Amino acid sequence: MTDTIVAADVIVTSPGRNYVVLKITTADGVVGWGDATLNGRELSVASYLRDHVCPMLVGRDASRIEDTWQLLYRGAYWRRGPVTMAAIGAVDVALWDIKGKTLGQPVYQLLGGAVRDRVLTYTHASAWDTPALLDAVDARREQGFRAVRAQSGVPGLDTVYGVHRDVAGYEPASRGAGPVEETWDTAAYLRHAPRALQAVRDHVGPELALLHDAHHRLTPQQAARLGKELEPVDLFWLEDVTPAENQEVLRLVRQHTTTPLAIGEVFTTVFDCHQLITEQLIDYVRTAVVHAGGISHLRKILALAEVYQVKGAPHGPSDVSPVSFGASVHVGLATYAFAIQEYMGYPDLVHEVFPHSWSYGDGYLHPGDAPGVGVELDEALAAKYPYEPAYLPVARRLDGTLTDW
Ligand code: EZ4
Ligand code: CO
Repeated sequence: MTDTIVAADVIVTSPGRNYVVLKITTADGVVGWGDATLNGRELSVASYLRDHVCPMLVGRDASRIEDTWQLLYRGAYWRRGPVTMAAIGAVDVALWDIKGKTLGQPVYQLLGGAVRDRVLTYTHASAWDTPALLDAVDARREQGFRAVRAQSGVPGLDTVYGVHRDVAGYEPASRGAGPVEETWDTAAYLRHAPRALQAVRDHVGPELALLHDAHHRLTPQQAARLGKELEPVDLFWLEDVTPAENQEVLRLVRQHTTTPLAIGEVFTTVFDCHQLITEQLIDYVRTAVVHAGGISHLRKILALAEVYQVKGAPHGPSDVSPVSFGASVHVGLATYAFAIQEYMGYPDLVHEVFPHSWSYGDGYLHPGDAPGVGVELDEALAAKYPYEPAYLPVARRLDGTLTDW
């Protein structure tokens, strides 16, 4: 089974937000789609692909997925990093898509078949004050969600990342030149978050899985304290308590709390999380198909995780396109060490631009049985929405120092 790649093209489209799409075409006319979206840095991945990777792909055998991965990873000499790994991830997913279409099988069958009937998912409920947060959680329960990430505002602050005072919905990146600056005060957050989350738990009762994202803002000591204080809330997980470049600090957090920990949406390879996994410093690894080198590399991370009873829980915000979201659901259906998939939903227009076989229902996802990944791009519709500059916000402490957010 060989099929020569005859074209590799990059499409940047912005149906409400920017997505970078890779289209690989074979001599047999099979088209594979990949996602290379890197929020706020989209054009750098588009250039990495267009200027350096696409010319290398033309003439190669599309069936050699692993060899192509090794070529792009080892062949570049320079290692890791989100731009490189998102580009490799896009190629990898597009080649899995082609292989599935060529064999007439959905990708999850090529990964060994389903290990579960459906993939548990969680979504977001965000609101500024606690009564509005309770309403937002209720609205998510009415949509069938069995797991909800709750984020609220902080009294005394004007802004909190991803939580809007009056706008419904969640879109942290803002259009225009340069990032919006927000203000952050960890002390105020630590006073408020346990109360807000306890109010949610009291409101929903014991069964609903509750999650919370601290978004890399805390010191190890603060993280340990928050984890301990949140134990009565019985969180499914507390996410990104510290900036995890320094993996050792999680030991301190672990020593003090049984609150489950999730980390890894910014990690791009197994080398970024092997210590967290092998020392069991986390419970869930959040590496995403798109940012961690595609289906092939995510599966390797999850194979290591399985040995240490750590589970995959891939990042799935609105900035992950429906292409790699679908790929992630295939991995979820076919991978034992997989717990839950984040799903924020997409506006109607995004569903139109990316027709897909994956579906949501009753708190679960399924990748569908279309051959390949099962997500296409409506190129004519996509062309109507050209790239628009957009940036994630940044945050400063009360004294003006830039801080993690
Ligand atoms: O900050 O998608 O768990 N989800 C998150 C997201 C990420 C954005 C970054 O692009 O933390 O809000
Ligand atoms: Co997160």
